[in-house]
Amino acid sequence: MTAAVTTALHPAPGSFDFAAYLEGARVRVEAALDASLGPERPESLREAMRYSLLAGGKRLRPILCLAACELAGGDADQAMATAVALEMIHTMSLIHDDLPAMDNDDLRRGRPTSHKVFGEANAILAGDALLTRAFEMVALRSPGVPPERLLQVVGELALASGAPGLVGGQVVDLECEGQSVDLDTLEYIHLHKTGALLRACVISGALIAGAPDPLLQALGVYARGIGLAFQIIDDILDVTASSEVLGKTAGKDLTADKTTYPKLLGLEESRRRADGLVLEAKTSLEPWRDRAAPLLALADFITSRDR
Ligand code: GRG
Repeated sequence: MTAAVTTALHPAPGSFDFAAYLEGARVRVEAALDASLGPERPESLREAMRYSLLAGGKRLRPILCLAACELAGGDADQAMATAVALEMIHTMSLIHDDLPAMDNDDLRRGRPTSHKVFGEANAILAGDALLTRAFEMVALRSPGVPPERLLQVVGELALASGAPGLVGGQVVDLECEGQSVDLDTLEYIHLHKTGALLRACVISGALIAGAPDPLLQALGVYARGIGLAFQIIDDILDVTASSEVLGKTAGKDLTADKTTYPKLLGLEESRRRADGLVLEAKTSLEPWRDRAAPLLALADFITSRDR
C-alpha cells in the first residue's frame, strides 16, 4: 500500500492517473489525521474532536497543500503536518458554521452535526481545540522544515482563518441573509469564506518547499479561480443534489434566503462561470505544467464533483 501511494504522489508527466493519485493522497491524509489527535484530556473533548475530524469529507484542502508542495519541488511528507492543520481549521469552521447561532444544521458529512451529538458548548470547544491544535501542528510538529518557512505558514493560516478570511466572510454572509446581494458582495463573501483557506492550502504547501515568488503569485491566481469555482459548484449542488449524496442538508440556501450564484445568474451561466474560472486557474500554472498534473486535475475535479 505504501509503495503504491508513494508512486501515485510522484506522477510521471503524461502518465497521470488522477483517481489513483486522489485515493493515495486521501489514504495518507486520513492516516495523518488519525495520528494527529493524541491522548487529549478530557476524554469528552477528544471524542468530539475526533468525531468531526475523522468523519470523512473529500480532504481537498490537505491534498491541495501536498500537491502544491510537490509542484514547488518539495517533499510532501514535510507538508503533512500543515496539511492536517488545514483540515483541522476547515473542520472547525464546519462545526461552528452548523451551530444554531450560525447556519443551524443537523447533518454534516453524512452524520448528525457536532452540537447535536455533544451539545452546543462542547461543539464550540471542540472547534476551538481543533483551531488551536492546527497552529501547534505547524509550529511544533513539522520536523525538518526551516523555522522561517513555518513562521510564514503560521501567518498564512492566521490570515486565512481570521477577520481577513473565514471569519470576515462568515460575518458578511450572516449580515446578508434575507437581503438582496449583488455579484460583487457575493464574490467578497466567497473569496473570504471559502477562497481564503483554499489559497492558504496551496500557498503554505509551496512555502514549505521554498517556492520562488513567481510560483507563489501563480498559485494565488490558481487559488482565486478554484476558490470561486468551488463555491459556485457548491451553490449549484445545493439545488441539484440530494442531502443523501451531499452528506449535508440540500436546499439550505433557499430556506435560509441566501443569495447564490444560481439565484443571480441561473444554473447554466453559473456553470459557465465556474468552467471559466477553472480555466483561468489552470492557465496560471502553464509555466510549471511538467509538475502541475495533480493541481490541474484537482481544478477540474472541483467542477466535475457531485458532492
Ligand atoms: C476559522 C476562526 C474560524 C472561524 C470560522 C464558521 C466560520 C468562521 C466560517 C464558515 C466557513 C465555511 C463553513 C465555509 C463554507 C466552505 C465550504 C463550501 C465547505 C464545504 O467544503 P467541502 O465540500 O466539505 O470541501 P468536505 O466535507 O468535503 O470537507
